Amino acid sequence: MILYDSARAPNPRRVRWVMAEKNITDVEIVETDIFKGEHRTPDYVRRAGVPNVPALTIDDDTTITESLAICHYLESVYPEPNVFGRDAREVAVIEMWTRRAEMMVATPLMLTVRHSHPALAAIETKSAEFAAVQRQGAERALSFFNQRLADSEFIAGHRVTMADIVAFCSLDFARMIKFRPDEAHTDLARWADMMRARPAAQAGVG
Ligand SMILES: N[C@@H](CCC(=O)N[C@@H](CS)C(=O)NCC(=O)O)C(=O)O
Repeated sequence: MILYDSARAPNPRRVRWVMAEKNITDVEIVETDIFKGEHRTPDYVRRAGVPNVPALTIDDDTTITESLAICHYLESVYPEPNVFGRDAREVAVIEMWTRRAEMMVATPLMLTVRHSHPALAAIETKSAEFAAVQRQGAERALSFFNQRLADSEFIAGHRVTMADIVAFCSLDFARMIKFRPDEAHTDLARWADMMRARPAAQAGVG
């Protein structure tokens, strides 16, 4: 298998994180520098179908994009440790929280960074007004997640799941613009410290 990765980007990091949690080592990593437009070359777009990373080419030469689809594929091949759920209830609860993490936290935070950080001018036509609206949405969502984490060790329950990985990778990415969650969100901070301390947090970083 080949993973088309990009070291500083948050969506490929989800895949590297899942690979690390599962101790998957048989994937060749091809660094694809999105700041140099390497994801827009005709060869890359022909292979991936879209000018995005991550992309995973598997042994029959199928290429999968969408970080969650890639992680799901990896879970099917390497079921443990499980991050998508083991029974009907878990699968549904984890999917619910993963979708909330994606739509309420990851998307607005990624858009805030894209529309704020000077380096992202290479891939985004920036709007400060749009960034401000996205940032407000992310802050509201983080308050909601802080409440959730007051009652739950991890976002979807008692162990790390895809929901935590999606939320944390975007929160950590937003450090690029010095975004810090509200200091009053102590349960969110406890959870973020726990995520940062996991060995998988280091996968392909630095
Ligand atoms: N929904 C996709 C999003 C992929 C995506 O937007 N990747 C970013 C990097 S995090 C990218 O390739 N950006 C390049 C660009 O916007 O030109 C996923 O989850 O994989």
